[in-house]
Amino acid sequence: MKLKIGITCYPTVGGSGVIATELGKLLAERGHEVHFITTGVPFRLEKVYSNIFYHEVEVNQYSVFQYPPYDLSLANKMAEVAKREKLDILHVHYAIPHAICAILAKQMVDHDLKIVTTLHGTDITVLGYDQSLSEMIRFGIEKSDAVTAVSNNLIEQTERLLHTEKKIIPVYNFIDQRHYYKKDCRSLRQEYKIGDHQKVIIHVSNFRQVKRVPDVIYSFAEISKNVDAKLLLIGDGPEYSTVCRLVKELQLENKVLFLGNQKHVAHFLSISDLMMLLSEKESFGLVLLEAMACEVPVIGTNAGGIPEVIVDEKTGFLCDIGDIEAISARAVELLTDEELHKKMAIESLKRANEFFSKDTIISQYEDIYFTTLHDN
Ligand code: GMT
Repeated sequence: MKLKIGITCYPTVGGSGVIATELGKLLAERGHEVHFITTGVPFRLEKVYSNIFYHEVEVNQYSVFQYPPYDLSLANKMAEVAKREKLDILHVHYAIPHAICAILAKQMVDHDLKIVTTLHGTDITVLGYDQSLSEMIRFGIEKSDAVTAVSNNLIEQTERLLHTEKKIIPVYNFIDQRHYYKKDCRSLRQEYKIGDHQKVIIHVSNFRQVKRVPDVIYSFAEISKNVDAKLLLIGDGPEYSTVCRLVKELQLENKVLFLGNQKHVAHFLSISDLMMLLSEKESFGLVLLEAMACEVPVIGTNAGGIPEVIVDEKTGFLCDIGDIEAISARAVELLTDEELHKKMAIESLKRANEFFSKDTIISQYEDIYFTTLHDN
């Protein structure tokens, strides 16, 4: 049976937007009809698919409103599209505000529209602590027809923080191996003036405080005392200028490359020897998985869902948050022991394919849709 599925996410560069868009594309490849209901065309939606439709949510600023009513415009658009297209499912990414908008839209349509909500992290681990929002997040979860979360740790945190009773199903993030694999990008090394003998460390994030990018810089400063290496920083965000200042202060300017937001991250991963993600909160860490699929071992912190992605001492290393000494020691070990590096690169790829492949995860989402439609 083919379904009509509406998808709402933030259509920007974040991991939740990437997962929602890739999911829509893969569902369309399986013959379902997919309707993106978002404020902009999802940035990963490059190709034309005859069964993918995009419905723009326009948020108008009228003088009667003190603030632009995104949530109301979205709910209205969801209801309009669901009615006209006879959607079976609205799959929303983020409990707040998207699940709330979907619940409102559901009440505006005449047929039995089902709501599937995926929790990605920030809605729980940051907003869940905010008493002015927590009741609303709980409501969004309880009133969804099905709820998924991207790691077991996120489920535990949601239940602990919000005292939810709803069964939350773990569905890990996934990787499309057709795009994420180790490519031959040797010329990129030359373009960025990276010597043949130099090791490359990469960090990808939105430079928010939770990512602890300064820890990446402090660790790199230690690593580069022992290993001739370059650090690639991909992404942009609030901590960017603090990080630039730190790099200058530590006199690492000619070893650290600030690359800003990049579309073709797999190319940069393909020239990297190590990825570091040293966050204090991270429900999954999609970039770790992207690195593993490109045969890049990873060092991550013992935070959130990261230990569900990295197998310590097998696909990389897990270290305590802020433990610069351990992080840099592990990195040096990995970068100077060729055999260990090779073993971890192979294990990383194997794990990405075995546990996080697109086919397995898309089937899990499909099962959830069908079960939800048949429960009543
Ligand atoms: O990492 C971010 O700040 C972006 C955020 C998002 O909304 O895209 O990422 C969250 O969702 C990703 C996809 O499920 C996860 O891989 C990230 O770990 C998660 N971020 C946090 O939990 C901080």
